[in-house]
Amino acid sequence: MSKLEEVKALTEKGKQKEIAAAVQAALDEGSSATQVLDTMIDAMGVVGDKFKKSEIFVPEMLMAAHTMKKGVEVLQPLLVGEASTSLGTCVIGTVTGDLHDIGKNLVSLMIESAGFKVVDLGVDVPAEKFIEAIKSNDDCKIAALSCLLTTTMPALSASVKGLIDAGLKDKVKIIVGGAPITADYANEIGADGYAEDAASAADLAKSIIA
Ligand code: B1M
Repeated sequence: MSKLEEVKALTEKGKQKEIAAAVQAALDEGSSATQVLDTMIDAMGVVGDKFKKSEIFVPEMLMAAHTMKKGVEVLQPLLVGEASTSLGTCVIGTVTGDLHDIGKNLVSLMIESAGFKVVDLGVDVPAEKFIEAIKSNDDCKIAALSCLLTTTMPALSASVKGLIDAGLKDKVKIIVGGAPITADYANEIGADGYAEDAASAADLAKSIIA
């Protein structure tokens, strides 16, 4: 088994203690940080499919998530590079009712490495908290909202509406993303932009304020 295959297997099985060494071994073997990251993202896809088929349950899904987080910690310095904070602030969070944060954390990492200061509000974030954070950061340019559940898409829509109703549309660009979100949906709910993955979210954040 190659080191990358080992990373995939350990992530799927939720082997938190072994993942850091395996990630390092894959890097030492010549894999790039992005390749290792994509491997772990694939593994989470497998985990999600197994959950859908009731082959595994929430605890196993959680163990896989913890394992991925530990793996990402090893990759973080390689993914971020030299961060500067000259482009302004980005407030980011996962919307109300939604506890998924791995994708949001990756988006946060990439936006930070693109040159923004990131204020991460965490998960289950109500619109009011986004509004408060945007208002208290004078140089806030981007509000980035993550949503992973079809059941929390209405919360995403309500949050975007909340920001618009609070008169913040002139101050910040609202970008959204997450597995169930599409560009059409983002447009429909009044967001300024949609990105499919973390790297595209960073590109979008830079281009949308230019
Ligand atoms: Co949950 N979960 N989960 N889960 N979980 C999914 C999302 C699911 C697809 C699994 C499945 O059934 N196949 C399903 C949603 C189905 C649906 O909505 N149609 C699901 C479900 C049902 C649930 C619960 C309801 C299960 C239950 O309790 N019965 C429950 C809900 C809890 C809640 O939030 N209220 C639940 C709970 C959990 C755990 C807590 C156990 C755990 C999360 C732990 C954590 O995040 N700290 C978990 C996990 C791990 C998953 C899966 C397996 C993996 C998610 C993940 O981290 N993927 C997931 C299945 C899957 O994704 N295939 C699943 C890796 C990550 C890198 O990808 O988050 O998609 P992702 O992020 C991507 C892009 O989406 C994008 O960039 C990232 C990568 O580049 N992106 C953005 C994300 N945010 C963005 C923002 C942007 C732009 C791009 O701009 C601002």
